[in-house]
Amino acid sequence: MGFILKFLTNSAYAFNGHLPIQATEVAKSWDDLWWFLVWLSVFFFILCVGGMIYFALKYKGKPGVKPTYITGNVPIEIVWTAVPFVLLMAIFVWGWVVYVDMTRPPTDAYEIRVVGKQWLWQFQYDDGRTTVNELYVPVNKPVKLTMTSTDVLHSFFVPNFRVKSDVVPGMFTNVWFEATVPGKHQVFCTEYCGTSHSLMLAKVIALNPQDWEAWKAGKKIPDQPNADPVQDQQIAKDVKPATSVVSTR
Ligand SMILES: [Cu+2]
Repeated sequence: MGFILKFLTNSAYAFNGHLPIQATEVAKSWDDLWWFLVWLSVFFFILCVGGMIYFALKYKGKPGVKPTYITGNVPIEIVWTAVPFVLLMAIFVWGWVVYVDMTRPPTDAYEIRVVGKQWLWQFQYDDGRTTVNELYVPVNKPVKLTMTSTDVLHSFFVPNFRVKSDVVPGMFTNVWFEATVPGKHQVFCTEYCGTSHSLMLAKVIALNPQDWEAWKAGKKIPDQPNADPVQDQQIAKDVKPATSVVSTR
């Protein structure tokens, strides 16, 4: 029951339009595909369930009436095979195009190295600088993250960018994005990694060209606003910082 309630609340939340903001082009592409799938499902749900209820009432048993026995209908069978086939292929191709776009970084992308560890994110830049739990990037420039872990599996997820990748010890994985909205964007670890997994949070701080140059030069930059205040309030409500963190290692 709790699960159903939570599902309904979350659905209402999504239908209200309170999805995380779209802070990359790929976020827009994913959302278009997602809404297409939602409305396609709603359409077929109404068609199937509505049809079922209509025919159940129309042809319900009546005393003395014997229904005709239907043996088959070739045109109908062709239609209900061809229509789902075309729709599924369209969804596959659409998903494939967006996926390729999301996974192939442009060759001129600015590379930043990411190390995930229990329970923080460390970012290493081309000039040797390192930051913890704050990833500084320029807006409107492609950025490629080359990521690894020093202990267990983690996963790097930026909802506003709609990009996510596992971060795995002993190998390198990549995500790339081009932030279009300046400000702070929430990062989550989305692979359960021990006691403080839920507190393994970071921010992507997308800077306009002027602030980016200043930051690169080691100058102080103005504090950046949260790019998605609604999401931020939600996180503040959901994530209760632990009073003491017990290490499992
Ligand atoms: Cu983690």
